Amino acid sequence: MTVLVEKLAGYRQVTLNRPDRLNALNAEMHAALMAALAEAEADPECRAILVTGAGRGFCAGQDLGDVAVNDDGPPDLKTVLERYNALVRKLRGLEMPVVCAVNGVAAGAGANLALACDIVLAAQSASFIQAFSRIGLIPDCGGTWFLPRLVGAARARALAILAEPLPAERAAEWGLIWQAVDDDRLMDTAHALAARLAKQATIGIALTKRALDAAETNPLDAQLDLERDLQDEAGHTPDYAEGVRAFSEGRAPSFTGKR
Ligand code: LHQ
Repeated sequence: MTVLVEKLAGYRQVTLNRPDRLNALNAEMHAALMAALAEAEADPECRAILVTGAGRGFCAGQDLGDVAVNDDGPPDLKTVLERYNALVRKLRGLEMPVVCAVNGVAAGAGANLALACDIVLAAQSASFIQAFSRIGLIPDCGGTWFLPRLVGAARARALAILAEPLPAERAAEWGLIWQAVDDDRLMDTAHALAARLAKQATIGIALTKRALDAAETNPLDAQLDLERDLQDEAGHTPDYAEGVRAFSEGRAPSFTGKR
């Protein structure tokens, strides 16, 4: 099994599972990951996803054994890229929050797969490498979009061109990720976060994600209109009513995540 799925209380853990290849992505793993995300999305009890990697790495990006140049000439990278594009679109289109626990090196598309998630934690010993330039490629899997937005133009350029490892602590300082965590605390921290998200107001989170994504291209005027509309939608959820009721009664809210 190239991807392992564990159903937990309110969320699912999805583990990339080719540890001997540092969880490099091949066609089989792409399909398994897409299926795992689609199944989580279709499960009404699933309100968050936790993505991580098995073994000492998170993901070394594309399995280079699958795209080797051979006697038939260069491989068809467009077909491979379509798989990455579908994966990033799937991840970013998920309504539920996605936590990524980067347990070790995240290189190439593996780094950008992590950046496509909503909240990224990384073990102190982990690092992020935009490895593409080392083999004559450009950052894909959304890298050229995520990097400048997360760390600014100057750092994005140097990361992409130099392909030097960015340690987890600095990645957090730069705003590339949410938090660097002690190695032995990573999975406990990630599980606590996913479990907490699974009890939050899921529809409100989905609408928040939609608003933040739209803000990447909207002028303020359009964004204000969008906030008005999405807030109206959030305000019609049972979770909003419960949130206000719980506040006025001085108790913790009990959110269902349902419309
Ligand atoms: C791997 C890989 C790997 C296969 C480690 N593939 N075996 C590209 C092409 C086309 C279209 C689509 O888009 C893309 C997107 C991309 O992702 S391009 C970037 C691809 N990734 C890389 O270039 C990273 C390659 N890996 C590395 O540079 C190193 O392995 C890193 C820095 C990640 C980790 O280094 P180490 O900790 O020293 O581990 P290692 O190199 O010894 O790797 C362990 C094993 O994993 C090793 O196999 P072996 O049989 O010798 O134990 C590697 O060959 C294998 N492996 N990455 N991407």
